[in-house]
Amino acid sequence: MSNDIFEKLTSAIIEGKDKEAISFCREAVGKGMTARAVLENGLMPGIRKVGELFSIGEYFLPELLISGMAMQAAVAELEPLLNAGGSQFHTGKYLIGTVRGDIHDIGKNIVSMMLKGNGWEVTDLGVDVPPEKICAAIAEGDYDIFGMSTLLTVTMPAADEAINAIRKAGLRDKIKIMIGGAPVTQEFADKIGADGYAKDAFEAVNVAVSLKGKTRRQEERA
Ligand code: B1M
Repeated sequence: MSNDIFEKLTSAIIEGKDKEAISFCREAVGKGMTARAVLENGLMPGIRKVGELFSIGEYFLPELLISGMAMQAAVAELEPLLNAGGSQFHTGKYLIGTVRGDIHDIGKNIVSMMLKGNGWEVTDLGVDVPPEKICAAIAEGDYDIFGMSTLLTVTMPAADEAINAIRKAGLRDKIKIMIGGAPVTQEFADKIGADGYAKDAFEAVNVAVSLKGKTRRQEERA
């Protein structure tokens, strides 16, 4: 039974049918499925398939866009579940954005929702964020962590540039830096000098908490 609804969700995303995606999300949640299960078993396989169809030339930009919109609509439907409970406590302050040159934001937005659901106060710089804007935000705000998202291999160097700009501005010791996004790996994160990497939004929450813990411990030692 649960496989049925997941398959319907996957197809709705592949076909870019936002209303169906929303209604199947409601149905799945109504049947007691968690937002995580709906995301991982219904929505993600759909959007991955869209990426594959685009890669082999069966889908073009319009299909990518329409499926992306159906994915966004479905994620918005899950938002109250993904960020439920966040207002009860304050974990820390998180700055997030997609790197310069990249306009993908669905994954970043899910990470934001999950962080909010776990008590983080999140400031979202949006997409295609230049290093200067990141540095200005870090200098002005009292953030614990800055998280970058990148979905394109060609924009991975922009993450490196952002970290270098943060260093150059003398702000590196002020903040922990995390990175994620489909082409990112732990090796890449280490190479550019990020403090943490997460493969998905659920892991991002755990990594953020562990980095915040380190910040606190360092403060206590100082
Ligand atoms: Co684009 N696109 N796209 N696209 N797109 C990809 C990424 C691609 C892999 C498709 C493909 O070819 N198979 C490919 C990149 C290839 C590469 O670089 N290796 C690609 C391309 C080429 C492009 C364009 C260049 C196409 C063109 O114009 N010819 C163009 C780029 C524009 C630009 O950015 N300058 C483009 C445009 C678009 C749309 C605008 C149409 C749309 C985005 C809509 C939007 O974001 N609002 C779109 C979409 C939808 C996709 C795919 C199909 C889906 C992306 C997505 O939302 N996934 C994608 C194929 C794919 O990813 N398989 C593709 C779902 C999302 C929940 O997953 O973002 O991975 P993801 O996030 C995950 C984790 O990665 C992680 O947690 C999230 C949730 O678990 N995570 C983090 C993400 N950020 C994190 C940050 C963290 C921690 C974890 O810490 C801070």
